[in-house]
Amino acid sequence: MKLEELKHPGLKKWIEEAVSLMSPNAVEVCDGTQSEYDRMIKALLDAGLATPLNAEKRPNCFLFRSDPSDVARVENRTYIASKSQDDAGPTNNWIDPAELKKTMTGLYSGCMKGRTMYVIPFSMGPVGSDIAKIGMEITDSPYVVANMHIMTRVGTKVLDVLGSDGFYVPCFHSVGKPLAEGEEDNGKWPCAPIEDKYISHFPETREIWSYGSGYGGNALLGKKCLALRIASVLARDEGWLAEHMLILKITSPQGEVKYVTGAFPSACGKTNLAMLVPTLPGWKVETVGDDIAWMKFGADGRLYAINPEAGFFGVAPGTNDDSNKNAMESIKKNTIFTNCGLTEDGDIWWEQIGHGAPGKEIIDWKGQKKPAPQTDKSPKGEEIAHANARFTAPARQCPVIASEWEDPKGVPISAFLFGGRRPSTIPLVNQSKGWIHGVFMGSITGSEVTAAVISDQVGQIRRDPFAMLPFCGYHMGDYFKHWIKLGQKAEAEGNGDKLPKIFFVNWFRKDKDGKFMWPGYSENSRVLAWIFERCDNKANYMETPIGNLPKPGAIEAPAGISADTMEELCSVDIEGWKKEIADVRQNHYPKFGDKLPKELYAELDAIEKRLNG
Ligand code: GTP
Ligand code: SPV
Ligand code: MN
Repeated sequence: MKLEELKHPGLKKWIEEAVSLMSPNAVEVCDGTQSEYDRMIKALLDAGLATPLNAEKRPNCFLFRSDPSDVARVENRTYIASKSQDDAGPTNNWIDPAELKKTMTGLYSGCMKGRTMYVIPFSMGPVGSDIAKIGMEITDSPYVVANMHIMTRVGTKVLDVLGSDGFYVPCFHSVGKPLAEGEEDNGKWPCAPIEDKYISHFPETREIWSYGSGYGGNALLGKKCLALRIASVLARDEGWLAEHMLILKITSPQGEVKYVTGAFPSACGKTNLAMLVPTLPGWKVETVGDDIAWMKFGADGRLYAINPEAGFFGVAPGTNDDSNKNAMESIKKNTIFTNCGLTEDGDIWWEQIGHGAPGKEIIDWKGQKKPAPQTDKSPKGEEIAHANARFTAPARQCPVIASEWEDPKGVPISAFLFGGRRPSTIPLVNQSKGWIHGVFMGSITGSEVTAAVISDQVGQIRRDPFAMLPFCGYHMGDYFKHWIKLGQKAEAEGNGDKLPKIFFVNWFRKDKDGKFMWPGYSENSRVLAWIFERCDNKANYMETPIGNLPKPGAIEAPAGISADTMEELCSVDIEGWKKEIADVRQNHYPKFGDKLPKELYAELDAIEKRLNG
C-alpha cells in the first residue's frame, strides 16, 4: 500500500517525518497478506539472510542466523525515559527523554539509506476488540515484518479500525545499518554495535524507539515494548493488568473448566506449561497464551484475560516430543527459526531436540560446520543452537489451542501462578493465605538468569518480581501498590471471593548432585490438579509459616520419585526461608524506598514471626 492511500492525517504526517529523518530508498505500508509475507522472505533469501528448510519436512519454513552480538534482549540498553527518573524507579535504566530523543535522532538520521521503510499497522489483541491496542511499527527489517505477521495481527484491517483519528502507539525501529551505494547485506545480519543499541520507551507519550538490534523483543515491538512496558503504564492508569503470563485452560476429569495464568521469568517454562500434555489421567490442558496476559475486571466482578499476541516466539533448545509435543507440532510448517543448527537434510536441530543429527556434518548457529551430534546433546562447549535460539510460529497451528483463545471477552481467571528457577528453598507449590500475601509472593519472586537476556549474570539468582523486572514501564514500588489496590477494590465491592487464588510453584529444585528433583513438564499436571481443586477449597493442604502446602499424599508422586523426595519438595525449609526473608529485608525491599507498600513489610514481619515461632 502507498503512503498517499492512508486515511489518517496524523499517521501520514508521522510517517513523512520519519521518512525525512531516516532517508529510506522506498516506503511501503504493510497490508498483512500472504503475498506480502512471501515478498519479505524473498527479499531475505536474496540478501542471503534466510535459508529455506527442506520443503517436504518443513514446508514454508526458514532459518536465520543472527549476528553473534545480537542474540537476545539487551537489558542494559533498555530504557524507561519518563520525565522524572523517580517514575522509572530503581529497577529500570533511565535517561531524560529530551536527551535520549536527541541522541537517538542523531542515530536515526539517515539510518535507512539503501533500505526500504516498512510501516506495520498491528493490533495487539483481536482486531477491533475493546481490549485490543493498535501499534504502528516503522522498521527497515523485512525479518521484523515477517515475524510481526506471525506474532501480531497486521495490515489493512487494522487501518480500517484505526479510521482517520484513532489512537495508536508509534514505534520506531531500525537495525542501524544503512547501506552505501551498491552495498548489500550479503548474508551478514544487519545490526549496530552494542553501545549504539537503544530500546527506549517514553511512557508519558506512549512512544517506543528502538535502534540497533534486529532480535526478538528488541525489535518485534508489539511484544515486550508495547504489550508489557507501555501497556503496564496504561494498565496502571486505567485499572487493569498487563503481565508476563501464560494463560491456560484446564479441564478436570469431571468436565469442569478453569483458566489459570502464570508468571515465570524468561526461559523458565511458560510456553511449556501453556501446552502441557498431562500425565494425570482424565485431565486436559489447552493453550490460550504462552507469554503475555492482559486482564480486566468484568461486570460480574471476575478478572478476564486475553492473549494480545497471535503467535509463539518460543525457546527452541529443550523442546522435544517428550517435553513439549504440542510445540513440536506447532512448528512443522510456516515457521521462522532463528539461531538453530542446520542438518545435512535441510532441517533444524538443537540441543535436547530428542534425536541426533543425520549425516556427517551440521552447521551451527554461527554458520560453522561441525561434526553431526550422534545423540541430542552436543559435546560440552560445542553449542550447535544458541541457548536463546527461537521459533516464531502461528498460535493457530498449536493442536491444543483453546477454541476461545481469540474471544475478545477473554477468559475468567481462577488462579495466578508465580515461579522461577530456584535450586533450593522454594517448595514445589505453595498457596498464599490471601491476596496481599500473594502479592508479597509475587514481589519476592527470584530466578536464575537465563540466556534470554544478554548478561554476565546468567545462572545467578536475581529477584525478578512478578517476572516483570525487565518489563515494567514504571516504578516497581508503584506496581506492587497497583496490585494491592486492585485486590482491595474487589474486596470493597464484595467481590473478594472472585479474585484469583495465588500460588507459588518451583519446578527447578536440585539435589546435592545438581540434578532436578522434580521431573517437571507433563508431570506438572499433578500440581495443576492440586491447584485446580484448591480453587474450590478442595484437596488436602497444611498450613505452614510460608503458606498452604499440599499434605503428604495430596499430590501423588510421579513414577521414579520417592516419598522422601516428595516430602522434601513439599515441606518448609525453615533455615532456608529465614535466609530468604533476611535477604528480602536487607537487599530487595530497601531498593524501592518509601514506594514499597507498607502492606508488604507487614507480610514480611508476619512471615518472619511465624518462622521464628
Ligand atoms: P520466554 O519465551 O523467554 O518468556 O520463556 P518461557 O517462560 O516461555 O520458557 P519455556 O517454556 O520456553 O522454557 C524454557 C526452558 O525451560 C526450555 O529449555 C525448557 O525445556 C525448560 N523447561 C520448561 N519447563 C520445565 C520444567 O518443568 N522442568 C525443567 N527442568 N525444565 C523446564
Ligand atoms: C522473553 O525474553 O521473555 C521472551 C523473548 O519472551 S523476547 O521476545 O525476546 O523478549
Ligand atoms: Mn517472555
